Amino acid sequence: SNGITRPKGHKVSFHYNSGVEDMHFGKTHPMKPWRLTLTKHLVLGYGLQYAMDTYVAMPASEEQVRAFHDPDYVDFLKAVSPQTFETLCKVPRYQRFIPPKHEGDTVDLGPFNLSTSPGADCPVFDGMSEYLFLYTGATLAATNQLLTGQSDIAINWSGGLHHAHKSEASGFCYINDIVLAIIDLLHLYPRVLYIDIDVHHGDGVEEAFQRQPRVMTLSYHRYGPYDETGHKFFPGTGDLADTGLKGTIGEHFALNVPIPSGIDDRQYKYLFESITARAIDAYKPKAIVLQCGADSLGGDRLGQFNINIKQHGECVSFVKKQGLPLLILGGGGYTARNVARAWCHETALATDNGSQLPDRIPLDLVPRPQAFTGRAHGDGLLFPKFQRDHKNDCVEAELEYMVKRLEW
Ligand code: TV7
Ligand code: CA
Ligand code: ZN
Repeated sequence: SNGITRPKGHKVSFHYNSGVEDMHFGKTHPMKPWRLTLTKHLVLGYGLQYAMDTYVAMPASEEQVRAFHDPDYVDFLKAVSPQTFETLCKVPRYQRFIPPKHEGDTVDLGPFNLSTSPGADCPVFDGMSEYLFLYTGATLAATNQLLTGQSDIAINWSGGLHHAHKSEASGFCYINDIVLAIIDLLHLYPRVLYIDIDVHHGDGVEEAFQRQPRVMTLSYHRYGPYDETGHKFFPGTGDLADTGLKGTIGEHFALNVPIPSGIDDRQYKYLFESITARAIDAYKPKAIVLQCGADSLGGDRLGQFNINIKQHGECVSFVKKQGLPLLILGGGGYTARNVARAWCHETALATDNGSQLPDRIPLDLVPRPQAFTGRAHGDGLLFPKFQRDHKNDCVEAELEYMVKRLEW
């Protein structure tokens, strides 16, 4: 045996549908759904499926998505494709959703911030509708697994799309599966804590619950000027002073931790553990949703942090240790190899197999020189006592092979 065992004392489920994998946002678009193929192959390559229940997710229904999103937006998402986009844009009831054109806009935006222009954050691409309802379906299945007590931890790496608004796509996110999951959790749990370690601010989730004391949102993110041009790092919200909608009962139930570029493991650990512990202690949530965006890792194509996989995983372990029903979701992550390594490592941590991966998953990343402020952690070996064996060479070799095949 490879040493992978089921965790004692808690049950983990993994929700996924491979239908999300072969989607393309566009040639140069940073969001690569094939990072999920890599993740799946690492998870299966290590035998982590033996430590949890794995489920093939069904697509979400339109009705389920309407629990948060505008019915017109849901209809549009269900019907849209590169072939139908132009015709749909002319439908009168969608016209009121076309954003006003700003001076210097480089892409033409259609209704709901969607576009067929090559440079758009939220392009309309082939198979998009299927993709959206599949990642959402996986999150809702995972949520249901917690609600029915069949799992203590439920995982969907294809979810975690925190920027989507009620009737607008934003920042690569179209359906806010997180908001839908939390709405479902509120049927059973009086208080839900949402934690977001994606490098970007979890604005869509915060906004959805800004008037709501039954959900506390806590986002750690890069905040401040992006570069010398003075442009802000996307989405430009999430100031320390933003703590929920003033004058409503939701005030003080949003927390934001704005962070400058280059934060290292030690600094991040200090912030994450002290603030998260304090929030849990004060709020006493009955369930936690953790968005594990992997773009907070050093070397990410869009991110500007210097967190190693080891520390990213320690955030997951820290939250798991609270012993509350836990929904684990993906999110951003634009250096595909590292995304797969991190999420596989975190699947192992969730199933108490963190010390059973006999291979060397490189937990230390080469930092971006311009953002590098601290020392990388250790020598890259989490478990140096284990030798790299043949089986696991195959796993990493397969990873490299797939990267070559999928990258262009
Ligand atoms: C959760 N950054 C999502 C993070 C969403 C970030 C942005 C891009 C980008 C888009 C592209 C592209 C890109 C190299 C990077 C203000 C703009 C500037 C479009 C070019 N290359 C998550 C969203 C962010 C699209 N958007 O949190 C097509 O970078 O900064 C912006 C907005 C206007 C639109 N332009 C970028 O991780 C999943 N976009 C290449 C092709
Ligand atoms: Ca965040
Ligand atoms: Zn992100």
